[in-house]
Amino acid sequence: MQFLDVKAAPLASARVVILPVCYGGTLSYGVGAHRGPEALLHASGYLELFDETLQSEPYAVGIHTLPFLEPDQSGPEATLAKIRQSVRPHLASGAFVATIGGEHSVSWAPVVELADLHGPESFSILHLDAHTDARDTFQGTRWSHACVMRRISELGVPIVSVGVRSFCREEWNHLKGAGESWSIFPAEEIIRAVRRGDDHWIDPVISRLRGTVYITLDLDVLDPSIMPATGTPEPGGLDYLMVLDLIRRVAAERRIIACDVMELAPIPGQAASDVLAAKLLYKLIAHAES
Ligand SMILES: [Mn+2]
Repeated sequence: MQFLDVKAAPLASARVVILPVCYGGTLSYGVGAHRGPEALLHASGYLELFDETLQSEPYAVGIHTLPFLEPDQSGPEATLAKIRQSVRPHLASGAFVATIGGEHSVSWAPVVELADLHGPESFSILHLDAHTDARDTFQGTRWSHACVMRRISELGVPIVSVGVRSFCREEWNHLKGAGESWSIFPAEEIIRAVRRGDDHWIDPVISRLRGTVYITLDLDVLDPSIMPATGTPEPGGLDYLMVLDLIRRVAAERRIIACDVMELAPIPGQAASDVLAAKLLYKLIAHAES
């Protein structure tokens, strides 16, 4: 399977490399994130190739979809090692790598590779998520989806979390003292700002980001009314245009080097979430590469 219904670019000449990771091993509540990549790729076949706001065909930069990466049965650490090995050469060659999941713990692999390549303080993470994923351990493992941003933060990469609306006390206490290394922009503040016509909510988000940015998009940042197909839905989420506005501004004012779209847990017979996930990935690629 591949992203979009178009002739795929050969790997050697592709600007964009998509890695689908069929992994849902540590998920606590929702099931089915391992089927997310297949659903996203399938839905992408129905997208228009033309982008009316950019007035271009963004796929023309050259998009290559790698084969599905299956988890290593011996556990999360072996699976993450396998993903690192898979993304390393493409990140090293400067391709825009988009990893699709799968559960959020997968994000650690491309980020640690970028940190090795360029240095952890050379870029920021823009983290869109209902949750902070800042637990030290969860259900006996440090490699749970609920710990992924804590692990990334330990690499020394600064994090800017947007759309958050659910914490445990451990996360709250940890983040209170994080300062500049981990900024939080709660969903409620963003939504109230947009409702009163204040479109300056993006300014402080941008100002916290370094010149180079990795975007990790947990689809549960979106409101469950438009994105029910996630493992851990939370009420009070962002809408499509809020996320799109943010992506556009970041692409215009920073350099986006890679991204991921995580936590699609498809609901059989309900295509809207899959299409939304595919469309957001196409918009991310389009704006990052425009
Ligand atoms: Mn989440």
